[in-house]
Amino acid sequence: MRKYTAFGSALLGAALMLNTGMVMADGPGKPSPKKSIVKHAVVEPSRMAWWNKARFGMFIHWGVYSVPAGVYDGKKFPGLGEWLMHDAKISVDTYQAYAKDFNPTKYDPEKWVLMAKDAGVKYIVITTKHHDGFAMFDSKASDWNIVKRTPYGKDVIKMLADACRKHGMKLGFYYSQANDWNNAGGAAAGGHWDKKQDGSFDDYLDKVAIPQIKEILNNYGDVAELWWDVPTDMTKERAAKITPLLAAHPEIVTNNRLGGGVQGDLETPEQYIPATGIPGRNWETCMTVNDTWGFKTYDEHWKSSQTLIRNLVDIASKGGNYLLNIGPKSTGEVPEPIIERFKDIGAWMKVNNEAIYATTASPFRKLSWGRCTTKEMPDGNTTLYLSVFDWPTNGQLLVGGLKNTALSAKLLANGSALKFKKTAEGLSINVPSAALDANATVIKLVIKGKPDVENVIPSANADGSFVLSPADADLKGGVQSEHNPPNLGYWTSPKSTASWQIKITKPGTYAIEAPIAAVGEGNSFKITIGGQTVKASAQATGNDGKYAINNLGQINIDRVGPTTITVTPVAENWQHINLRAISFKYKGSSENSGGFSIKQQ
Ligand code: FHN
Repeated sequence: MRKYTAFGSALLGAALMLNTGMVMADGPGKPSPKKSIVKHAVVEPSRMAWWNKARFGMFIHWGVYSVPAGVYDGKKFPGLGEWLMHDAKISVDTYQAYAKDFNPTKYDPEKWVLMAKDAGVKYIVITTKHHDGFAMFDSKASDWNIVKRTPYGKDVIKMLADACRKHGMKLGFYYSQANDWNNAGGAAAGGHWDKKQDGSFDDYLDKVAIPQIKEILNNYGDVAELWWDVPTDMTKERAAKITPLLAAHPEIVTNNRLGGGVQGDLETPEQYIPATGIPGRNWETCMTVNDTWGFKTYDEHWKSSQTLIRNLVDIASKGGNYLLNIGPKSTGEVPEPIIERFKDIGAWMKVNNEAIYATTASPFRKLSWGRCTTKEMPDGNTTLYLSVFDWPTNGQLLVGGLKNTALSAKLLANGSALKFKKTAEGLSINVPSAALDANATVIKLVIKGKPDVENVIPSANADGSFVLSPADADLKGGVQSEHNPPNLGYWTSPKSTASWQIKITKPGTYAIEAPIAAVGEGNSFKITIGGQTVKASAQATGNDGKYAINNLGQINIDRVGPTTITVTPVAENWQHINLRAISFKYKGSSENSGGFSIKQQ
């Protein structure tokens, strides 16, 4: 229902980049009359205290799969490095032979820990056993483990635990509790492909998984976080065999992937940043630096340091943690592009970590120029950390909708005081002509009392044009805001609607365009603006992931100010569409006057 392709218009592309949660800055936003505070009230067990201050963790996916590193039988497999055995349907014997070449003589766990620490990371989570079932520790429950099967012969988890302890780094364990492609009886998505995998799942749980969970819980010192993954066939009864083991370790933070209805402490959005966080739940976005978790020799699709830094800020501004993955090589080395990026993150964090650690979510729904994190002060006042991604060109940073009295404002990097004044639209801060840091320049703003913020809905750009993006939509009836790429998907019900509030800034004529993927013909919908309606049909593209730019006509808008724009399917023949965005491009002054009018093309 969703899926992917780059879409055509550069204008729309750029505008979407600015408007979506995934890749940075919020859409253009100026005050308009709607009270909007993102709520993140969570009833916290005490084990969450450190976790909620940490904000930044490092994930490590490391195992035998780093030997083939995405290549089997001379063929590069397009999927995830750690899924090679599954994707290439490699037999158990053939896969297990890779262990003989797993000899990480360059493994230096202190180096890993210090790389993380220098980047500002507060905790590490490592794969103790991924879906290939290979235990990276000395396990008595299965000899498919690093000590028994590799020339290296050492317990790398113990070595990492020692290094973490030495450098004051918290350590958590990823454990694939159900999927196991080498220990007989373990689950496999889509079923087994080698007879050696067959067996009783319950026997596997009782004889391999549960004993191994006991080993990782008891043999390596304090465990900060237990990261279950992929709960295939994990019924309530099966999960109930595991939860008592945790009762003896109430200090361990657990995620939501054990299965059997166990919620755990954390939601785990994977490879995306939820547009408005996950109110009422702690959450941790896990994300790769390139496109794979486990090392692949040929994945060079690295995210930029700027994207990673801004993701960290974005996540903190929504009240979550960032668990950023590294996939080390079979030699034990971390790929150079990862080392470079962690250094860049560290350089930014050294100056600005105050805007990340122990902060809570932004009180603003949207800020056109960046993100905000907050800290309540003991004196009842509040510090707002304004991380500016798009530096203002007019020397004024408008904190739209902020009603509090400001007490002080300064650049976090050098402590320079900044002047500010209250305006009808919010607080306006005088800023230097250029940003101090192209990744994000932080302004530390202290306000009196708790944040009192009015509105913050997207507004048209200075030239009048605007883009309605998925992340800004108010949705009803099942349609969902999706990521990778951003789109409104699962729009199967004709009763589902999407609405946007937008502040029109310029009267005139607007051309409407929308990139839409529609499998079949006959998907018609109405766009309602200011009481008037334009009817349009989505061009069939034959594929959920194939988008075509639809020209939906022109409208004349002669009334500036806030308005609501709603898209409603026409029930007849409605199948479903995926909608990337709707762009309203300002064409010039209107021929009409006095209100909205729409011209169909
Ligand atoms: O299948 C795994 C995948 O290999 C990787 O470990 C990620 C990390 O969140 N989790 C699973 C998919 O959800």
